[in-house]
Amino acid sequence: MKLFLLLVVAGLCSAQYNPNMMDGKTSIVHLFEWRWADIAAECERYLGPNGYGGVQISPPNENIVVTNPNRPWYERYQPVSYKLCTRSGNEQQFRDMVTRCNNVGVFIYVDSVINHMCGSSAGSGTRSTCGSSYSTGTRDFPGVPYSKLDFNDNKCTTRSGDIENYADASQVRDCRLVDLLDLALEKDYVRGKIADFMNNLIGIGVAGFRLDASKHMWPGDIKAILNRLGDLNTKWFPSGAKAFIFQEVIDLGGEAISASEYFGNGRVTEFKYGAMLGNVIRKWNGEKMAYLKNWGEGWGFMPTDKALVFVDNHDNQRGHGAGGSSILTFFDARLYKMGVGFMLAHPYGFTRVMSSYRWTRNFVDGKDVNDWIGPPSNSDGSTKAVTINADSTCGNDWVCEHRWREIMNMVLFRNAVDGEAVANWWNNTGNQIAFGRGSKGFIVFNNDNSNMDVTLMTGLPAGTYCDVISGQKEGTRCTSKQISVASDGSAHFLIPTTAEDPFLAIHVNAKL
Ligand code: ZXY
Ligand code: CA
Repeated sequence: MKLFLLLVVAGLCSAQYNPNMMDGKTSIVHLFEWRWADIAAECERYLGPNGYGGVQISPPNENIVVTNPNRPWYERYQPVSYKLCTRSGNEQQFRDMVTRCNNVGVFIYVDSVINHMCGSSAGSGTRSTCGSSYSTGTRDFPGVPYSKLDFNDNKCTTRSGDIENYADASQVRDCRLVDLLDLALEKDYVRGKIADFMNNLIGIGVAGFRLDASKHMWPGDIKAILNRLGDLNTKWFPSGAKAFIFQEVIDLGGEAISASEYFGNGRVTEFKYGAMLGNVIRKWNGEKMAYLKNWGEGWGFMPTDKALVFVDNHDNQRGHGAGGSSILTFFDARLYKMGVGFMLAHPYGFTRVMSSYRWTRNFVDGKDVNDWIGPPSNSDGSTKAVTINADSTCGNDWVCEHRWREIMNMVLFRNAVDGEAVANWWNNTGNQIAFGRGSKGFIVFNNDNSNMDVTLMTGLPAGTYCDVISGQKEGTRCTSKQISVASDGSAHFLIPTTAEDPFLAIHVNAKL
């Protein structure tokens, strides 16, 4: 019995909900499609100094080169081998990035595509990012190597071999996701190859993994792979530390598979979060900000300690995927900043900030026919560098939302109020809300079509604070608005409905 209990406890402990970040850091940023050299520089010059705890990177292993359409972003979700060789860079550049980011306290979380290899219609050849060959007809991937025996062709029972019905959990796990060759994850050999890949990354110094398409893998197969992972590199992490795990499970309800099946392995993406927050901030479906009072589990979300949350991701920012048109993105910058501001102010979940590249949308019958467009690239297909302008914005069509003042300052707000509960909640009957985090920070939103002119209890110590949305504290002054908190903790807030950013935030690290 004792041994049994020990095994159960050890089994639970192997789930890794903790991102292993430096003390006081609370958020990661997804630098979607960035080159390793640019990420290394960004860690040193920006992310470390500005409170970001980590980076989710695009898949680092070799993928098929898709030419029709021309080099779409999703080609990176079609692996050919586990060699660290993609449009983002080679192995040496990868190692350099991990080392340099770790050395400034910004950790790397790897997007891991382990459910499948490339699509069965890819044919055969060496048109891959490192020249490894593949033959989809014979299911040969000599760069790993995988062969026919390593795929689920025999286990899948649908006529097409593809997932045909999301109401059938077995086919969602054992058939091909849109033609992608589905790995037999119950096989010891396949588990071993995937664990070798992940352990190689752990050895290099990464801090965790995003498990792509987790809905399409049996939770027990994921667990078996995780059980083979070694401890994190002790050059940067405490001895015995385990990789942070967050599983991509798109669960908006209504399918056979639910996010909760994956809690035993680590955190899970909460896709309801961005879909609902988009509705609230857009004021669709009769939603209003006042209803955010019980945001979190009160809205039917998973437990906060299991949730990985985000306003948009690389998939649903393109108008398809979970959430559809309610999802807020950089294209709706004013509303987006409010959404990300709310997310970073609210204690629910572990937060991920999105950082995108720009593309020209072209809506045909409500669908963006340019949703496939890959990263800014040169005529030879190589990804363009992220250049930094004099005003700290990014060039070459990199959007760099994570550098927007409102977003970056709210990452620092979240760090400042870490561990504090929501306090002093206030709302009108519509879209004006305010709340504090203990006595460390306070945020006020006016998403109504009328001016906001209120005196509210902030719970903060008396003094003068810089608004970190319109500006910030620099030395002994505020670059923009300032707020006086009286000795009773109250403060006056004025937010015109026409304000460039109709919200305002103060915290103890922005006090004069
Ligand atoms: N793609 C376009 C064309 C090809 C890529 C598309 O129309 N796909 C059909 C819809 C299925 O969407 C996909 C999902 O996950 C993927 C997909 C994918 C994961 C991959 C690679 C993929 O196509 O190609 O590693 C997916 C799975 C779900 C779900 C919704 C979507 O509820 O369980 C896409 C690509 C989407 O739309 C994509 C790619 C990578 C991701 C992701 C979505 O990490 O979250
Ligand atoms: Ca599968």
